[in-house]
Amino acid sequence: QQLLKGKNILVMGVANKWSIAWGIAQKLHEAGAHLAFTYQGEKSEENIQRLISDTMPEAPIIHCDVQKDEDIQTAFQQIGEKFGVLHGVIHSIAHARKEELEGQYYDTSREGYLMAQEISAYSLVAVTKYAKPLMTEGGSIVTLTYLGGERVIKNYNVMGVAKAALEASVKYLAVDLGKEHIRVNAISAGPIKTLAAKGIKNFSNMLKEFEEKSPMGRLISTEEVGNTALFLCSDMSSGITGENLHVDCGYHVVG
Ligand code: 0WD
Repeated sequence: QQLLKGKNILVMGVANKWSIAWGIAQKLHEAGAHLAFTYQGEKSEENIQRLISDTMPEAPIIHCDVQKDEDIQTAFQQIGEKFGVLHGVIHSIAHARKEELEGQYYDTSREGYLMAQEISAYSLVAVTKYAKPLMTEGGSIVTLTYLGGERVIKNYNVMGVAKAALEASVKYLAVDLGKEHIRVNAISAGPIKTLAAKGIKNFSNMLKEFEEKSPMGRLISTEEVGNTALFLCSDMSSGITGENLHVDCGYHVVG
């Protein structure tokens, strides 16, 4: 059953084949969605080109640095020209300085704090603002978060605080857009080895601890996160908004 047949969805944040956004894109594509991608760096653009060449060579790939309002505005203008109506956005973007993902949280610099907030939390707000006029038939906005936004997780520091802001934004946006039939939800994924994760000090220890403690006794896969995003983009989740759905083999109830 093609749950997303006829739906146009924008996927933001594919950096390479390990990206959570790529795991999500594959599931959305299998479910019949038309996809478009945004990227930040040239390397990511090349990677996306290569990744989509077999299965969806026609998918638009658009540059968008979420630190720039003009980029976001132009990207959505292009999406509007290509798609007309937009039904979904996957926001899978975060960034903090590597040196601030270790040590004491109080050592966070003003600049590093603001940068993490801007890229990892404010970007969802800005993206939603420009996506809304295109989402005239209602739809679904999905962002990616992590348990470090709810409680203290060693070394996650400034990114944990950015995720807390992101999760609060999900709730405020859900209220703003509920009457327009646009739902806004977060997926709180367990740790997955990706480019972004490499920036966190002792990430491999985090994976080990997760595997040992999680009720299901294993790590999660990008496919599992992809399936959840598919559910949240489809009408199967029509009554769900403002939610933070944990896809973490149950770790959040014990860890
Ligand atoms: O364990 C993990 N990997 C988890 C990740 C567990 C739970 C949540 N997440 C979240 C991340 O915090 C992030 O929000 O999932 C999201 C996707 O992360 P990912 O798939 O783990 O990482 P990656 O493949 O590196 O994608 C993140 C990308 C960036 O990669 P780089 O390495 O360049 O930071 O976010 C994009 C970029 O492609 N990005 C930007 N995109 C547009 N404008 C910007 C920007 N200014 N900055 C970063």
